[in-house]
Amino acid sequence: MPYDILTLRRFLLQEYRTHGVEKDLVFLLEDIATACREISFATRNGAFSGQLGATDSTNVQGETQKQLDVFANDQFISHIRNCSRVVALVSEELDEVIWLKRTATAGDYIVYFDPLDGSSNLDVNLSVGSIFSIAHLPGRVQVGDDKALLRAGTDQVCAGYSIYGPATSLVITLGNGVHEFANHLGTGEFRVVSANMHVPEDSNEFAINCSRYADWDTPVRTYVEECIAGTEGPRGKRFNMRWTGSMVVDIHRILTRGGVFLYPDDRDNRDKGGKLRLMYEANPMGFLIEQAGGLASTGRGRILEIPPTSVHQRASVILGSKNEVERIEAHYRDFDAAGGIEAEKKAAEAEAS
Ligand code: AHM
Ligand code: MG
Repeated sequence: MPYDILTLRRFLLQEYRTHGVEKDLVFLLEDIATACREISFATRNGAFSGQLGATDSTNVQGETQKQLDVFANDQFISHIRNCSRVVALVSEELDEVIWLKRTATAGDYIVYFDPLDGSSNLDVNLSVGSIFSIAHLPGRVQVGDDKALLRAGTDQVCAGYSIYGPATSLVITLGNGVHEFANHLGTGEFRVVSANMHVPEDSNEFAINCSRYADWDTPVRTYVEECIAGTEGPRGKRFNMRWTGSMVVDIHRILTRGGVFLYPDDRDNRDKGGKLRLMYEANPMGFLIEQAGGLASTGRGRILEIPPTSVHQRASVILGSKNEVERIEAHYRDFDAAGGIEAEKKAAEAEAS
């Protein structure tokens, strides 16, 4: 029986004392943790409460909403609005931004969240999660001016996710490392189980939806082909592949034992800018991965430095072990130096004629 129990509350108070984390941010994180506990309970009881299955509505992404997507979104909003310094909320499930205050002041919090990521996994009883990101409003702005919410990933003051798996965990960064808190059944407390998580620099595990192979750009194909060539290929070792369909789960695995996660833009999704959303998927996960010693790239640059142009915009996402991400970036550089997509198109046209 361990005697040293570090609860989320005690951890946050330590952060307040040692790193000057604001008290309101401590309260806000406790409210988010409560929302996550509610969502965890609801996902476990979905079959009994009649909450499994779809609604007849679609979200801004054009995806059918599950009942639990809607429930999770409501939980985030109800709990977060307890914090009087939160000025605005951006949710994957809502077309419009929710402005909570009458006057928007510098230093107010903006919270971006995906209330239930990977929700297509719910009906088959696979793990899902919630993702969130918090930034400061930089100055006094007019309430309703959504442009003021377009903060780059480098402006995040906190990011995290909750994973609803065999155990429910909360993983957060406040810019001083990444820490995992497991939810203790009985007391309901979140307690530290992994302090200062670290993504190993090297790995032999990759995560990508291989059914999109035909749409990938050459750099991604080259990387995956090198991996699956095994001991006979240029990497000289066997690789393992994992893809859960829940970004939270794939990123949690990478934070735990390393690896690389790819959802790049490709021929099929390029018009939309990729698949995953910048403000509440790519940025928070990028912040966490960087804080744990990994890299977060689009293939051509740092995710956290993407200048946002819309609250629901998408991004190309490559996250994980440093040496693997750098290798993929090198493939992109070689590809671009040879003329990139345009050069490939021309070569294909010339061959066909
Ligand atoms: P969601 O936010 O609508 O749940 O979509 C995001 C999910 C990620 O969790 C996951 O990595 C990806 O979409 C799965 O995509 P695919 O269906 O192409 O495998
Ligand atoms: Mg989602």
